[in-house]
Amino acid sequence: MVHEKFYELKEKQEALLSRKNQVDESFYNGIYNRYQYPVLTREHIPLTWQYDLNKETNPFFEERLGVNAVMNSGAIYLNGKYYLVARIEGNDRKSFFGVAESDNGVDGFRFWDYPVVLPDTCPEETNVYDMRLTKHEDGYIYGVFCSESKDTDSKDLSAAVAAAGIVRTKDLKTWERLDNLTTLHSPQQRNVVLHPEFIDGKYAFYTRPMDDFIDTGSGGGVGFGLCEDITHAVIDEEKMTSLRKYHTITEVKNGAGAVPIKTDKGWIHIAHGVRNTAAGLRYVIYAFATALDDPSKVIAEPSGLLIGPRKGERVGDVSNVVFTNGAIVGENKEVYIYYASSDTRLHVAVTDLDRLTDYVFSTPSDPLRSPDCVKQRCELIEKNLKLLSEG
Ligand code: M1P
Repeated sequence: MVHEKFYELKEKQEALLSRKNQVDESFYNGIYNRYQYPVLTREHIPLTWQYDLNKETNPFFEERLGVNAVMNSGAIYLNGKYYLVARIEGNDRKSFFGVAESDNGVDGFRFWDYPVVLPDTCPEETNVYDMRLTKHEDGYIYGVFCSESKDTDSKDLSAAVAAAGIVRTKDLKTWERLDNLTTLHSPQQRNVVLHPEFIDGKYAFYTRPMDDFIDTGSGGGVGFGLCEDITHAVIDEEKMTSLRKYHTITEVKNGAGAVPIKTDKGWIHIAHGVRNTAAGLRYVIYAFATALDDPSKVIAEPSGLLIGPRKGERVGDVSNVVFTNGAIVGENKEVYIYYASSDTRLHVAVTDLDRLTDYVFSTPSDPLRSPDCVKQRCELIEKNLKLLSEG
């Protein structure tokens, strides 16, 4: 017999799932709109994933397999629907993936009946997270994610190794696991993104060379490498694209986020940058563009952050973090940027291709020194005051 509490909770959840999301009118920057409510939270997880509904085996209707957070999500638009492959973190700290779909990209996201079941081909793999979904010109949808294992060579119990796991699918239901990416010159990898087009007839990856699990060490920023065979992907040489720079938002590390978006002027990348503070690491989202004829070559890098944690977004399991690994370009060129806040919940910021392109190519770049920043701002003020005085 089904416990009566299930029906009570289901009704509450139904109200949440069918709640309309509105633009947050209290925020304006002309670049994108924020929305009032997160698009996915732990409250969106089906009750059947968490409770034993049977009154005989669960008389107190206790949560049996709780979910702690829903966050960093890959995103894709297929057959008129918006799909997220969300990172779901159980109370046991292990992450896994679940597909949620919506008709409009800003609300009504509902998880499918079961989480994603990936082929279990890596016995050493302890945790998986942060899948990027690439609709590749070879006809497959690829999912590239972080595959984390214990570092058995270290005496430190917490030491881990991060690698890029690769799966592919045609329907988000059946997944084929390929070999993890091997980068011959980087011991660890996280935040790896597959480029949607062949480059010189090869598969192209944005990488993030790292010496260590948390510290990128000598890794200088977002890398770029080519490989012949996606089923046994090996990258020999990693060129650098968007660099870490002293006293900027990318000083400590950065990483590719959403799959690059193709525009007439270049590939637009939406990535994350990390700096250190007395309160710990601060993660923000930034954008840059690379050349159409060389997607490793940065041709525009607007100054500073595109999205920073604001209001309630600042607080969560890992506070002061916004992070993206998925964006969708809709049929009318709207751009949905899915970003998680503080490793706890998932939001959407909505813009369109013209606005985003204007932001990336018309925002001045970071002059890197306070005197030059003041000069840059004074030039803007002077132009504005002149315009205003002309009436
Ligand atoms: O906790 C913040 C983020 O930390 C990692 O990002 P990075 O590899 O750049 O440090 C990721 O584990 C990400 O999942 C997480 O949101």
